Amino acid sequence: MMTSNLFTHLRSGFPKNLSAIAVETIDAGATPLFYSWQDLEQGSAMLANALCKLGVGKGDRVAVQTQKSVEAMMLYLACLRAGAVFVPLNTAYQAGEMAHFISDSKPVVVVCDAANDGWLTPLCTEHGLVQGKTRVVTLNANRTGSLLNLAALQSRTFDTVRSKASDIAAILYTSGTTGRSKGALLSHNNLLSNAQTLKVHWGWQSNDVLIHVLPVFHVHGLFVAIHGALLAGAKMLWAAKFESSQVLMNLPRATVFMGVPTLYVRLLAEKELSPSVVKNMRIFIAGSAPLLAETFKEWQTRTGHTIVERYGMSETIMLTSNPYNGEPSLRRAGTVGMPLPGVSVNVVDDIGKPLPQGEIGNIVVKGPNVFAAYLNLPEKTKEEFTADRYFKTGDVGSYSADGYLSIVGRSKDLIISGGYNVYPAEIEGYINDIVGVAESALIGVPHPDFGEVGVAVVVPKAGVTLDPQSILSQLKAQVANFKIPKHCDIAVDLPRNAMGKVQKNLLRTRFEHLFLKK
Ligand code: MLC
Ligand code: AMP
Repeated sequence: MMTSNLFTHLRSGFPKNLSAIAVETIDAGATPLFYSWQDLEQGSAMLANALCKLGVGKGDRVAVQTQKSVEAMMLYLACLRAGAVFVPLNTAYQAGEMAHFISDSKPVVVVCDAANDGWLTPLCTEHGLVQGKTRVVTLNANRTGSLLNLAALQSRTFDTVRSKASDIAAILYTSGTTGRSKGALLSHNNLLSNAQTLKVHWGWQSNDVLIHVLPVFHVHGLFVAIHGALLAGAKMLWAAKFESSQVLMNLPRATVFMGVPTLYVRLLAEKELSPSVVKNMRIFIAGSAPLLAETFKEWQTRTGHTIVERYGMSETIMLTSNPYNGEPSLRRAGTVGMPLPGVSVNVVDDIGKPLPQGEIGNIVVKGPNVFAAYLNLPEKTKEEFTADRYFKTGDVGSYSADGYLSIVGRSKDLIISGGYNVYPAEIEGYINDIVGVAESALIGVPHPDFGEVGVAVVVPKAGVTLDPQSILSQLKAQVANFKIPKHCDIAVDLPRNAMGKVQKNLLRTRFEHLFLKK
């Protein structure tokens, strides 16, 4: 029987000529680096051998908190090849956040930047671990580190392990209403089926050139972008960080671009953006957060291209997309298109009854791409699925008469800021622990760059005077920088309804113009 190992399938997309360039780095001010397809094949083999030397076996977890680099991508491929479970972690996470991921996922190997080794090693010893087994190794953005030193001594070949479709390939941490991140278990087949569907749906070809500027610790940059290019045998122009000027400089030789809406907003602010810069482009794809209709339209006016907006989640990878084939006019602003082939996306009422087109309800989904469970959380997993195994996305939407899905809100209390998720319950927990704080509420308000940002409303205990700046600095010491509220307001109380529930909608109205031009 054919293996379901995702790497074997991605490998089958590599071109015959393995000496062709697969990845070229495009970082501002740095000499470009070129990686052939053979480099990806051999580098991932050496890293897979190194992981085995470190004691990683099939099904073992490898937690990775490193800066974006081509080697970090090869490490992902190495995990697939070794049958290990890749656990990518945002580089912004701080010690308290990391302690949860480490103690929950129990990795056999933790890969980090040398700059963080000093605090991560004791943290792993404290929270870890697979007794006597967990090893912390380093991989730095400048292609140094103990993992690469070890890999350099290894064979350039590795027999990719055979995997079953249901074997877990990755754990993606994503949060929930409790504020504690939950690890979504994604199988080889979840990832493979979605990658194969998107390859056809978005028309990936071997002569495509993808500009890859997204981080590689979330679904968008890690799976949607990388799998698309590898499966098609298409070249990637690879930037460690998004910078408008670098993207503009490279757009003339690219055909595919993927970004969260903030990236489109920032590119539109560049006067050099014009039809001639994008003349070789085939497709612009946006997602992870709502793309404003005005951004969609301005992009059309400035470039002549119509963005393909799609919708997905960590637990499901991609669910829907606007059409790529056919007239660009079929792509509709303010919608996320139709369900991808093989994926069932329903809008239902609160008791799970499907609603007719035009009515707003909860979005529930089913398909080969949908994860099976959250790590260590059988009860939570059960709650998040309907009796007929549809996953409750927590998004609220409606279908148009001709089948386009629009997302109109979320039943989950979540702020999406520049494509990153911020869970109010988590941040409120930290604020409430600050001396002198009685209670707090974090709300999302519109922001011209990040789409939405957090604003904290904090109520002091009787007789206490709180300093907003001090609250923000105390938070900065504890949580990832993108979660820090962009404004902190000290209030006498929080508005509550008759049931005593905080009326966040009233707070949102109070602050909705804070960052918008009057
Ligand atoms: C950075 N900051 C943010 C932020 N990113 N604040 C809120 N939201 C964000 N997304 C903070 C920084 O810490 C800094 O604060 C200040 O804002 C300005 O930073 P910057 O230099 O302007 O930010 P930059 O480094 O340029 O990053 C912005 C960005 C980045 C948009 C490029 O956020 C990004 O790459 N976003 C993409 C996230 C992504 O890939 N999401 C996909 C999830 S998958 P200070 O105080 O430190 O100066 C998913 C499923 C799906 O959702 O459907 O795809
Ligand atoms: P994450 O948990 O990081 O995977 O974020 C997934 C969430 O991002 C979804 O549940 C949606 O709320 C949101 N999302 C993704 N794509 C879109 C989109 N195109 N429009 C609106 N929201 C989106």
